[in-house]
Amino acid sequence: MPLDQETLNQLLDTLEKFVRQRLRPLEAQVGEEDSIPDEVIDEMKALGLFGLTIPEEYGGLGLNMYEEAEVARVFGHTSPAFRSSFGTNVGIGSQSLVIDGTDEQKKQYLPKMATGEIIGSFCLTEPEAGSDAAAVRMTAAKDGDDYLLNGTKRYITNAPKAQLFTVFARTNPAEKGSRGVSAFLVDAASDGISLGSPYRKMGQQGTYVCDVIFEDVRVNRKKLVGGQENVGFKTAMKVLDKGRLHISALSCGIAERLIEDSTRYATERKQFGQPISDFQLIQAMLADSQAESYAAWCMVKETARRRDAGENVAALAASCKLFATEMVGRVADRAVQIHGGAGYVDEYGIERFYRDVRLFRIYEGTSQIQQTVIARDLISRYS
Ligand code: COS
Repeated sequence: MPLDQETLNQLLDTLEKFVRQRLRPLEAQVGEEDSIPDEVIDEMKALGLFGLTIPEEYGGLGLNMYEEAEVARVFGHTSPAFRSSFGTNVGIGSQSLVIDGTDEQKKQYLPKMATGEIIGSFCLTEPEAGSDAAAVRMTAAKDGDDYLLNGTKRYITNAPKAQLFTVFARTNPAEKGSRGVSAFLVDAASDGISLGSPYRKMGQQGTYVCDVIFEDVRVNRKKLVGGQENVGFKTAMKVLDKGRLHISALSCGIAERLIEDSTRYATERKQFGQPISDFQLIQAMLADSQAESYAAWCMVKETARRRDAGENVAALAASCKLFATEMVGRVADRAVQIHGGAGYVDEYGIERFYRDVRLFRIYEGTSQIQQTVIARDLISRYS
């Protein structure tokens, strides 16, 4: 059931205030310390953020895609690290279960994910399976009522904090492509799991990414998502369609923040005896950013509504991700340019956003993968 407009507005209002008053003052600290204070995480749990998209019957808020996009946009108004702390529970860490899990699996995990007691993480990428996600090499060999998982997962967001991994592994070694892959729910404390050191990253300080190594990890067949073998790749793709829309909405929020900061700065900063906002070359940069950001947000809202109406939006979600993440890259670049030297040094936090947004064109499918998805859709329709 979608929220009525008034309830949605109240929720967005509360979150906007939380972002503005509580999170924004912490941005520089989180960037420097590479960590979000525990009490802030607790406040986010109390606000229900970890359960935004988990159905109400399992203790979440049960937001639909349109509502989720609105919330993601609001969280774009601050450093993306804050959103990432609950982002996997809202997106890739919970949605395999929500979309394709059995009732028993949902009952076991979703209520604790909704409160943030369990952090979920999505283990798809491998050293040899990045954009080519169907090339998963990790094996899940049957052993009585169990499977034994062996392999390495790479660049796994929130893995150092996770209690539950959704792991994609090959159950049919004879099948090299997408059809031999299955999804498993794996307790992070299982014997045989070890974590690599957290990666040092270009941006997004306060978020954690590491490798996860599985050595003879025993998983009962009841932990096979949906109880079905060899359909895990499709589960992953459905999860990513949704995740791509979420990242697009987040990109729109960050663009809005950067446009606001750049406009304020341009009206305050004086050169040649006048505010630089009087100069048409500065105005052009602001106007281009605003027009592109608005276009991206219109795309996201439209696609989210169509997904909520039951349409297959895979190619539309790819269009949103391609456009919105490239857009926020351009907006961040112009924000640095408008701020000049003050944008390049860390005084205004602009360089931090510039580094942070670079990830959006890469994870949950690179821009080139989005182009591939869009072009394949066109070719399948018109050939
Ligand atoms: N929803 C449901 N099913 C989907 C789907 C979607 N969005 N996309 C593909 N499928 C299905 C296909 O219909 C096909 O089914 P059949 O086997 O029944 O024909 C199957 O999945 C395989 O699809 P396809 O042949 O298109 O797979 P490819 O190996 O060619 O790869 C791409 C598809 C490149 C699009 C995929 O590998 C991809 O998205 N890569 C990027 C991965 C990524 O985003 N990684 C980020 C890491 S997670 S942060």
